[in-house]
Amino acid sequence: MSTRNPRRADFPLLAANPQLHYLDSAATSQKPRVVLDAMRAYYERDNANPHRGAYALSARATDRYHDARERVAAFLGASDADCLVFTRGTTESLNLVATAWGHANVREGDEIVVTALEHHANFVPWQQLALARGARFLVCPLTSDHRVDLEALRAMVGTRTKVVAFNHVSNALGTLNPVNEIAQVARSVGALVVCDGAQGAPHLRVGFDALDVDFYAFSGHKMCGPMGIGGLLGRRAILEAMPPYQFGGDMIEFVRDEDSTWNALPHKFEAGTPNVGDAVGLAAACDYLDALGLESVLEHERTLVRLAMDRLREVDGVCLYGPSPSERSGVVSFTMAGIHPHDLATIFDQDGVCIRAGQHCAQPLMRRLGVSATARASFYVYNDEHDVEALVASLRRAKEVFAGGGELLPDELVPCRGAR
Ligand code: C6P
Repeated sequence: MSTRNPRRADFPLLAANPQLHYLDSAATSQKPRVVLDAMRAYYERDNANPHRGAYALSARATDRYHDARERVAAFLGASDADCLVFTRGTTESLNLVATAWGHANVREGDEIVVTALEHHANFVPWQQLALARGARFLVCPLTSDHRVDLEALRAMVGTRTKVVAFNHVSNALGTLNPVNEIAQVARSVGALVVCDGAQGAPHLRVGFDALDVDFYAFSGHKMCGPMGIGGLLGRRAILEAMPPYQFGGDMIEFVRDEDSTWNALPHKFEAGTPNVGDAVGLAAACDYLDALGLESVLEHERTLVRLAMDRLREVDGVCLYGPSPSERSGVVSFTMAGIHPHDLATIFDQDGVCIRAGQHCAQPLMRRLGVSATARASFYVYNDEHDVEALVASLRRAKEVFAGGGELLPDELVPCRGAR
């Protein structure tokens, strides 16, 4: 086997733990030294509350925040950086749209469509909006290979459809969704198009200006950036027409006793002291990923996914979920007959293999797959074939540990509905 991936040296946590096989980047990525250094430098040299102070240090913090926004917007292919609202992450971004746009635009009898592939963050806010407004909430089914069923979607939308919300890439299965094709269906009935890019932005060139969506939500911590920052990209006309999401400092223009008016974009949607340090870190993460080249990042993940799927298929009792490697990002979801995914994760942990096991915040999807949970390995820039081999070796060991462990539980007798 080849030597370890040299990218590991860029990530202090991995460099300090040479035996660790980190296969949970879909949950959060590790952070390269350049990101940690950029944040430290900001706090050591430029930290102050931006937009407020009349002194040079505060002006510097304001500049750093502004520059970070420009950098992140450019990375995502958005030429109008004022249409990038910094948030805590994808969850907050989607709640922002569902609350601010949704309550202003969705009425009784309207329809909201999501897909069965959604993370709860792009499911529950729309479900709750529908319940609050008396709208219908519809879930688009999947094809047998776990892609969005476009025929069913076409049949589902109509003149009452106000929103079509879907993810760029499924966190649970890695399925890459055809954003512009789904958007076309939504556009044909004049619906708002909302894309959850939590698993898209870390791996794919987003190209927001050319992407046919109204909103694109993402999280910095899954793309080599720090936790606590992400964003919402939106179309200017829609953002300007939308009421604010939260009220307080920074987002106002004038505050009278009777009412108030709002600041310009993006500040109208950023109430309170902004998260400058993390924005600076996220901008550094964009530099890091650009230097690697997102195209080669995805190619690298695909190579590992292909290898992992081939090697896992050799193990009796494994059931793989999701489409072929060329139609997915760096995620492999699987179950092992007779061993609960949580037990697998515990055994893997003893071997230094970090995976996620559970429902992946996608209970509607798990129900449709007919399983209570899956084990999920997710690959990123620092992984290599040693990680794949460690995963497979650990799975074989788990089989030995659990061999002869008694009868299978009903849940474990469910036939494999994925691909072998
Ligand atoms: N998925 C995973 O292990 P936040 O937590 O706001 O950064 O991201 C929420 C979110 C929304 N949509 C998708 C498609 C996601 O994958 C996530 C986060 C993690 O799969 C944690 S549950």
